[in-house]
Amino acid sequence: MMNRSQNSSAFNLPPSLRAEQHDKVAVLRLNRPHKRNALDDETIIGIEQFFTSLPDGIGAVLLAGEGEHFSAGLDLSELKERDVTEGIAHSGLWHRAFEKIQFGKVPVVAVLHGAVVGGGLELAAAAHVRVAERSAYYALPEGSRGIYVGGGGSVRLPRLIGVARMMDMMLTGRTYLAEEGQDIGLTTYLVEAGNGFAKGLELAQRIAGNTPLTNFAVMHALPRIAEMGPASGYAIEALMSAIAQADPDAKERLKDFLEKRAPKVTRS
Ligand code: 1HE
Repeated sequence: MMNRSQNSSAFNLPPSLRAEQHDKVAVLRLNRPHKRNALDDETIIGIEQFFTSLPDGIGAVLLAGEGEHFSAGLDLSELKERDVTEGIAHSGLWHRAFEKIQFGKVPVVAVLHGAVVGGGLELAAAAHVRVAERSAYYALPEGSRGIYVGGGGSVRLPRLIGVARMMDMMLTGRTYLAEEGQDIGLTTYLVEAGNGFAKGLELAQRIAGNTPLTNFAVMHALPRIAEMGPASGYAIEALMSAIAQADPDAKERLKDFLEKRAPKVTRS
C-alpha cells in the first residue's frame, strides 16, 4: 500500500484537519484531539474545501478522528454570542459542507471511535459507510444543552434510524453503543479497538475500484430514487442502469467475468 506524504497544504486546510493519500483513497482526519475534535467554523469550512477540491483520480474518501474520540460535535464555545440570523447562517454553513460529503464526487467511509455525538453524529451520518470501533458511542446531547441539531441531523438521521429513535435520543439523552448501532442502522461495520482505520481503508479501496459511474449511481441516484414514488423510481432506475452498463469500463468487466478472469462472489 502506498502512503504518500501529507498533502494537507494542497487542500489549504486549517490545523484542525489533516489530509493524506493512500493510492486512490484520500484520508481526512479531524485533528483537534485536545478539544475532542469539536467542530468550529474553521473546521467546517475546511471540510467543505476538502470535499470540493478532491483531485481527479481519487475514488473514495476515508474520514477519521485523531485522539480518543471521533468528534464531540459543535464547538460550544463559539455558540454563546450568536444571534438568530447568525445561527441560521451557521446552520447553512454546516448544511453546505455536509452536502458536499453526501452528494460529492466520491463515496465516503467514516471510521468512528469514542464519542460520536451531536454534530459529530451529523457528520458521520453524511458518510456512506460507517465503520465503528467497539469504543464508539452515539448521542444527541443538543436536548440537554438547550439547542437543536443544525448540521442536517433532522434530515439524515430519521432516514437512518427513524423519527421515533431520534426523538428519544434528543429528548432523553439516550446513548447507543457501537454494537447497538448495528441494529438501528448507525454502525455499518463493527470492529475491535484499533482496527477501524485498516478496515475503513480496505473498504474505501474496494469502493475506489468500482467504476465511477456505478459509484455515481449509488451516491446520487439511489437515495433520490428512494424518495420518489415507485413509478418515477422505476423510470430513473431503468435510465441509470442503461447508462451504467453502456460504459466501456462496465463492458470490459462483464467480458472479464464471462471469460473467467474476474473473481467470483464468495461467502466472505
Ligand atoms: C469542547 C467540546 C465541545 C469537549 N465544544 N469544547 N457536544 C456536546 O455536548 C459534547 C460535549 N463534550 C463532552 O461531553 C465531552 O467533552 C466528551 C465526552 C466528548 C469527551 O470527554 P473527555 O473527558 O474526554 O474530555 P473533556 O475533558 O470533557 O474535554 C476536553 C476539552 O475539550 C475541554 O477543554 P479544556 O480547554 O478544558 O481542556 C472541553 O471543554 C473541550 N470540549 N467537547 C467545545 N463540544 C450544527 S449543530 C450541532 C449541535 C451539537 O453538536 S450539540 C452537541 C455538543
